[in-house]
Amino acid sequence: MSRFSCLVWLEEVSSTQDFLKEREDLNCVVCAKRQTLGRGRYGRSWHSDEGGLYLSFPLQEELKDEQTLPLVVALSVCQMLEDYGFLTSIKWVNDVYVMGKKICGVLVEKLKNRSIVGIGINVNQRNFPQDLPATSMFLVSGKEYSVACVLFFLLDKIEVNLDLLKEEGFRAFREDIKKRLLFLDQEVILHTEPPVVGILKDISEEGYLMLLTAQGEKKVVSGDITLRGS
Ligand code: BT5
Repeated sequence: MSRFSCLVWLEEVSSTQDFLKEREDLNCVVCAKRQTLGRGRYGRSWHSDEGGLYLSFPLQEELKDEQTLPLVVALSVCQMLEDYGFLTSIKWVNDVYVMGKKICGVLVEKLKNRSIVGIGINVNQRNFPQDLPATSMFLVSGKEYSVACVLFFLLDKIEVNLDLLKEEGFRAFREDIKKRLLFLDQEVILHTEPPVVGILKDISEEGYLMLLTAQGEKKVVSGDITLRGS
């Protein structure tokens, strides 16, 4: 049976993540037309005006290389967008970029016995706050899309990829992700305290980032990277 056999579609919600967190027994995909308190990682906010796709779903099953879930979900978004004709990149560890701007973010939150996977995709939005380097499917192509179709095509990709992750682990995705990796072979800054500068060389078998720094190879487990000098 499909993992995604039940769908809750809301007009407005604070955050689809919270909606699921507060309903432990709800095993459904939750979507909203807009969110009033959409969020990203580290308490950052996710701009959630009408026109975008905002969804969350719970996952309770055992997966191999579970830490790579954000990357595998980001890859699923890329594959869905590519079927529509977009050229995509993955910015490690959870962002999808099109034409140099962010079009999607993935958030995986771990609760006691389940993970909640949240995805925000900019579909038909025509503008964003000035300081946000974001884009949407509409802004790139000049066309409007059915948000429901985007959702169903995306769930299809995720379904297939989760089966593969469960059976084979991250090695089944490593090359496909590396192919789309933003900043490969370029000098990046990892925004830790203190920041680390290095050349982005690879993605490891566990989905970690491999940086070549002045001190040698460094495996990065989490954090944000930007291009040096950008
Ligand atoms: C993410 O966090 O990119 C994860 C975003 C997950 C959003 C989904 S929507 C459904 C579900 N319910 C929620 O409440 N959340 C999930 P992070 O890597 O921390 O990036 C956040 C940063 O992305 C912000 O600080 C902004 O710079 C930028 N940003 C915010 N809104 C954006 C948007 N709509 N499009 C592109 N960039 C955005």
